[in-house]
Amino acid sequence: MKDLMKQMNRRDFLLSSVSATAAAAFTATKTALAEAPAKVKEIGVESNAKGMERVTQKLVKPPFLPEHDQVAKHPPRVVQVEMTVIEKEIEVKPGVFVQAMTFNGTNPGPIMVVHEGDYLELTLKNPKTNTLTHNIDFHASTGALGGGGLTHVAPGQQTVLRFKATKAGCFVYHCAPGGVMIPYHVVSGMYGSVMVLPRDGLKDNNGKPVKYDRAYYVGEQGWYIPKDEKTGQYKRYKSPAESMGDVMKVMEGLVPTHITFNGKVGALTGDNAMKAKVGESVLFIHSQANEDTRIHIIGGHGDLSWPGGSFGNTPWVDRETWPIHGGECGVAMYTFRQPGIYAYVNHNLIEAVMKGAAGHISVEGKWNNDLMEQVQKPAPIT
Ligand SMILES: [Cu+2]
Repeated sequence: MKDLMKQMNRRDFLLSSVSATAAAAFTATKTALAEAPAKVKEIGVESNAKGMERVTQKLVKPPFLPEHDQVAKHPPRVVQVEMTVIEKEIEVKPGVFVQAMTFNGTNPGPIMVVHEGDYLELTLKNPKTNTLTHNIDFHASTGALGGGGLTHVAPGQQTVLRFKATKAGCFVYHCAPGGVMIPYHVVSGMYGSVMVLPRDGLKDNNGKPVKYDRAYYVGEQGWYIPKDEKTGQYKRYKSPAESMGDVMKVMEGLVPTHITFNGKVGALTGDNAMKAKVGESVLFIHSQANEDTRIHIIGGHGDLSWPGGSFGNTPWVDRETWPIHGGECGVAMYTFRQPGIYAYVNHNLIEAVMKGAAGHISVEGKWNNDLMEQVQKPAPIT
C-alpha cells in the first residue's frame, strides 16, 4: 500500500478506492463543486473591514458557546477566530470506532457567535500530521462556494478567509473539498456552526425582545460504520484513506449505523447532561450537516423556534417538535417550568433510542403541582 501511495498522488489514490458509482458522481460534480475560482479576478467593491476594530473570539468545545453579548455593544467589527483541522479516531460508542475528521478536535466543531454586519475572519490550519486536503464552506457567507473555493489547505498549509455576516440566523459550516470528498468529510464529522445574532438581539413572535439565560450547542451526526461480514463486528481502521472505500458502501445505503449528539452516544446524558434551573430560558442550537432531523424536548416545548434557524423569520410558537433539515442549524428557546430530567431527542425514536440521537437536560427547582400532579400512584385496578 505504501508503494502504491508513492506512485499515485493522494487524490488519485482516494478516487481509485471508491465505488464506480461514487467515482462517476465525482466526475459529474467536480466541475461544479471543486473548481471554484482560486481568486477573484476583478474586484467591484472593496471590503469595509479594513480599519475596523478587531477582536479575537476564543472558541470553546460544544455544547458550550464562546463569550458573547446578546445585544451588540459595539459597531460592526472584525471577529477573528482560529481553527485547526484534526484527523483523529473517535469512539462513538464503547468498542465502535471511526476515523473522524474534525474542526478543532470535536464533533461538531466549535460554534462561533457574531452579530449581523460583523466580519468573521477565520485562520484555518491543516497540520502536517494530517493526511488529507480540507477546506470550509460557511453557509452564513456569500460567494465562492461559501468560501470553499478559496480555502483548500493541504497538510502543512494554512489559509485566512474573511466574510461579512449579512444574514441573521444560525448556519452550518462544513468541509467540502470536492466531489465525493464532500459527503465523506461531512459524514466523518467535519462541520460546525456560526450564530449570527441580530444587532438588537432576538425577538419573539410579537417583535418583543427576548433573552436567554443559557445556551447549548448540539451537533447531530450520522455515522456510516462498516461491519466485518464474517464476525459481525464493526471494523476499525488506521486512517480516513483506509476506511473510505468501505464507508462509502455503507453511505450508499443512506442509513447511518449510529447517530450521535456531540460525537458519541451518551455525550449529553447522565453526568454530561445539559443543565438549567426552573425559570431559566435556554436557547438550544442544533445542527445537522447531512440528514434531516426533528427535535423534541420530552416534557417541554419549543416556546419559540425559528424556521430554518433564520432570525429573519417570525419564530414559531409552542411547537412540540421542530424540524431541522440536513445542512441547517435550528434554534429553539424554552423556559423551564418544572424540575427533573428532560430527554432532548431526535423524535424519530428509532434514531433516538436505537441509534443514539438523544441527550438529557437536568433541571433544578421546585415542582409545580398546578402544572402536573400524580394523583394516584400506579396500583391494582379497583
Ligand atoms: Cu475535510
